[in-house]
Order: sequence, then structure tokens, then C-alpha cells
Amino acid sequence: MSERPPEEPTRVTLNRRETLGAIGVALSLSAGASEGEAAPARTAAASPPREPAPILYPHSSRTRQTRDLSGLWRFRLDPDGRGEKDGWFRGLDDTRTIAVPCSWNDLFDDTADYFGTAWYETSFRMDPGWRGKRIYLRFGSASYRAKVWLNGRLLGEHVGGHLPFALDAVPALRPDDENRLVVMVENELRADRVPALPDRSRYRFYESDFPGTAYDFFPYSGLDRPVLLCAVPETQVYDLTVTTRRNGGTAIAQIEIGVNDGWNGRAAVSLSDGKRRIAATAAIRNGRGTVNLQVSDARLWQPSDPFLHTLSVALGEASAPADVYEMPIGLRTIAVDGERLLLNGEPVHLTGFGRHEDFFLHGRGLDLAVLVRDFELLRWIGANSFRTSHYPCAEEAMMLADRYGFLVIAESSAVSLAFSDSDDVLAAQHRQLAADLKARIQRDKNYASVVLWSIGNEALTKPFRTLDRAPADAVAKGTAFFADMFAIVRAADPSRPATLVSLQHGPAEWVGQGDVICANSYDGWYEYGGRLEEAEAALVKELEQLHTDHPGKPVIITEFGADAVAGNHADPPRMWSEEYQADMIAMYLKVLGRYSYIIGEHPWAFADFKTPQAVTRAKSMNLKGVFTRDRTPKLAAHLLRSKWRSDADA
Ligand code: BDP
Repeated sequence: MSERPPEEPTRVTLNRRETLGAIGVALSLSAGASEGEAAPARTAAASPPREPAPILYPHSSRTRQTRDLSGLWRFRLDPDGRGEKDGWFRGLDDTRTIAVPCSWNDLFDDTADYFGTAWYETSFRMDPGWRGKRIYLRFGSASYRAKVWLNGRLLGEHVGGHLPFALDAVPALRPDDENRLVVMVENELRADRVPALPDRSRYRFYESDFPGTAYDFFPYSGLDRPVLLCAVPETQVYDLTVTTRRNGGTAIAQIEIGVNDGWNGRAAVSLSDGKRRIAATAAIRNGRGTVNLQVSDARLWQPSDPFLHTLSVALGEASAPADVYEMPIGLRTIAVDGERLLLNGEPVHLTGFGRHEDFFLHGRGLDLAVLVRDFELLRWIGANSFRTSHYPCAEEAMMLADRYGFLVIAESSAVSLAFSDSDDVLAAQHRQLAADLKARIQRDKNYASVVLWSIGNEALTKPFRTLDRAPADAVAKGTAFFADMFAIVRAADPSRPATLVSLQHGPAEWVGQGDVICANSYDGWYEYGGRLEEAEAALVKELEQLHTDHPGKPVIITEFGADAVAGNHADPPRMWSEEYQADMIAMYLKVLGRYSYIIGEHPWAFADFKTPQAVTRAKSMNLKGVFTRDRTPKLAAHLLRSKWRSDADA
């Protein structure tokens, strides 16, 4: 197979993809395309799959099994990029042991600042009961580009971090033997990626961080999320879209079903609350069918009662269904109405934070214990929401948000895009972001917790830390770019509002395209540092300007905050002390509370997190967390708890 240019987002061009509404960004090879050893016998007698491997989360059911391949894998760096030429996909030599999922950076001394290519390997045996099924390998994410071989045969590749991709394993699987899985992951920091490095050839910088990312978080690398082996029937529920409407006390859940290979037949669909089961039959024609389930006196999903129904879809004969897919589903509506955001018809005010995936040693690797602790702390502090800043978070976090009842601003990886970059760079970013947004919505569209899609964070007319002027056409280029992205999001999911999070004073033409205006603001820190009275006056002006620029739209202040070294106290308050951070946040809450169009307040950030090395980042940490990196509350956390919990209890 000839190699694609690395930065072209891989796409599947199979004819039924669009009709099913499924978006694949993984390139999966058919049985004929081989590299390495000869093809083993297929476990299934059917012809090669016509759809790309599904992104629908592989919950287990009576017809489906999922095995987590997480564990200790073999690992090898490839700094010279010779692995592919030298056939490492057949098996790795000279390996060390690595944990999966985990970022590689904080595990070994020589990988701390390594952003090149690395190879992973593991082995597994197939369960004999899986014969005749379609078997997929599903990667929760690989940052940033991955290529996957099974038993020496290339299965496919994927470009873009933080999103899942699945590959059909059947063409290479050995049902009776050990199977060797080899994955190449490459995380070069480049100008044409999303997110990006600033294009240093075009600007003069007055400060340089290491690594010199355009964004303020460490570019962790590797297999950060679980790798799953999934066995699914040949005929399968391939895609599901659930949307809720309300008619008085009745919730109407519209279930759109996609079945692979243009299947025709009937699907038994039901929603159960544990006591009551509402059922209906959907006719599936050419692989598509829709059914409405009416739930009277419905228990609607909401932060104070995040109730989840069980949705079940069974294809074919009730006694022996071809496939059964089950998932928990929250029934709720979300809408923007003038300056309000309505959940189930009632206005909501968002309290919470931007949250990074970041922890000691794991880096950005999924750690379920940290996830649970974080959600407990969000509850402790009285938060009802968080933003997945600045990239799609793990699916496990989305599932848990549904269970805890958090409202999620689901952000994509487009952070600090600079519209002074070259047309080639912007075109590459346009392709990647478009693919990422579709894949993100495909992954998360059924989580009740997602109330707002964020296309990105703090797009710029020119990179930070340059003295050069932005080109005259930067605003116009960004306006057109974001018009495309908003159109993509709205076409993929008309049921939720969309936003673009702006930098303080960011171009109104960009953010104004959103249904909700989200703005970050640092009066008292990056501006008016140490002068909270002046900062307050500036904030008032800024909020009034936002309202003038975007009349009639709700506004969420998605970031405000100050770095505080835990344990550093100062009276009177001084920058970097816990007192200053708490005072500044208190000032913001006081001012924000005066304006009815402000519908949310998210101090930055939930917890301290690792960044590139920089003169503004002691110990390579952003210390704006209201919790430390080990999740100890700072003074600001107690302040917020007293504000948010008493509000919530009132
Ligand atoms: C904001 C960015 C965020 C940074 C924060 C900061 O959105 O990613 O971490 O500034 O500097 O502008 O703390």
C-alpha cells in the first residue's frame, strides 16, 4: 500500500457511510490490501465489511463482547523513523515495558520531551466463541498519528488525537493462534496540526517556551486511552442517534437506527426505567429506520436527578436476535431561548471549570480513579458543569458525566489556531478540524450531559508572543473558516447549540457565529495584575461590550483566574498567593452575578496542570487550579464551595 501524506486526515470513502450518518476518520484496509505476512482465514464467511468499523461505543450485550487489551505492552522509540522500513510491524526487538493506557512522557527519563515516533506491541488470543463475528480493534485515542498492524498486516491508520478509531481485525486475525498487535504512534509537534505549533518561520518571537506549542498544556503522547477488542455480529446496530422532545410531561425519544450492509428487517426498540418499559418496532429499510417512543410522566435527566433509562435495540427475531445493542440514555431537552439556556424548558446557570486530563505519571492517560475523584470534587464544590478544555475528553468521562449529572461543554482540539498562518497550514487545519468535529459529534451525540459543542478555544489573528502585526485579512479568513465549522457542527447535530470560546477581546465576527457566547477573561492577572479594583472596572466594561457586540445572546465566562502556589499566603493579597486567587475569583463572581445574560461562570482551572517549560510556568505547571495537581483544595475552592453550594441549596 502506498503511504498517504501524513497530514491528510484519513477518510473512508465507502459509499454507505454518509447515508448511515457514521463518520469514520480511520482508514481501514480491506482484506485484499496486505503488507507483511499472508492473510489468514477470515473468521466470518461474509464478504469484507462495506462500512468502516463503527464508532458506536462497544457496550457488551448478549450478542456482543468486548475485551480490554490494556496492560503492560512492549515499547520502543524510533527516533530515526526507520521502524517501518525495517519491518518492525512484524514484531519489535529491544523493547521495554510500558503501561497502556498512559502517556509515555513521564515514565522514562529519555521520553520526557520525546515527540517523535514510538512503537507498541502486545499479543492476544481470540475467544473461540467469537467465530463468525466481526472483530474490531478500537483505540480510545492515539496522539497524534497511529498505524496499526496485526500479525504483520497493516489494518489501517488514523490522524488526530483525543478521538477513537476502530479497525476491522478480521482480515489479519488468527482465530486459533496468538495474535501480535503492533502500533506505531507519532506525535510530532507541527504547524499544520490541530492543535499546532506556531509557524516560527513567519514570525519573530520575544519569548520561547519548550516545547514551543501554541497552547498552554503539555503535549502528552502515546496510547492514552484503552484499546478494546470487540466482537460484534455480522449484522449489527451500526449507529444510533437519540434526540428528545417534550410535550407537556411526555418525553418523546426519537431513535434513529443505522444497520450495516443495507439490512432490511425489523428492530425491537425499548426504553426502560427499571419499572416501566416502553416498546415499539422500527422498520429498517436499506439499513435505516426511525422510531419515536413516548414516555409519559418522564423522569427527565437533569443535574439534580441524572436519571438514565436503558435503551435497547434488537434486530430481527425476538427469540434469536441478530444483534442487541443497549446503552444508558438520559432524556432531556436543551435549547437557547433569547439570553437563556434552557434544560427541559428551565433556565440553567453553569457553575464549574475547564478541566484538563492531567495527572502525575499517567500524563493524559486515562485513570478511572482520578476521574471518579475529580467528579466527587466537582460535586463537593457545587459545580454543575465542566468544559472538556481543550480537546475531547475520554469517553469514560462522558459516561460518568451522564451518571453524575454534569452539563458538559464539549470542546474540540482547535486551540490557538492563528489566522496569520499560511494558506497551506490553514487548509490542513481546516481538513483536520472538520473531520475531528464530525468524529467528536458521532462519538458523543447521545450523551445527555453534552449541552454545548465548542468548536475550539481562543483562535487568534496572530500567535501569542510575537511582536509582528496580524495580516490584514486574518479576521476575514477566520470568519470564513469558522462559518464552515459552525455549518459542520449544526448539520451533524441540529439538536444542540454551538459556540467558539473567545479570547478576551477576540474578533466578534468569529464568536458571534455561536448560539452562546463563551469568553475567557483575565482582568487581574494578564491585565491589571495586582490591581483588583482596576480589574473590576475593566471587567465591567468588557462584559458590557460583549453584550453590545452580541445582543440577545447568553454569555458564559469560560475562564478567569490567577495562578496560586498552594501554601503561599499573603496579607494583603499578592499575585501567586492563595488569597489573591480567592479574592480575584470572588470579584468575578460578584460582577458576573449582576448581569442576567451571563449564564455561566467557569473559573480556570479545575486543577493545576503540566505545561511546557516557560518563564511564566514555575515547575512547568499552570497553577490556576482551585485544586492542586494532587487534588487538594486551595483557599479558592472553599470560597467557591461556599458560593455555589449555598446557591444550590437555596
Ligand atoms: C487561557 C487559555 C488557557 C490557558 C490560560 C492561562 O485558554 O489554555 O491555560 O489562558 O494562561 O487564555 O492560564
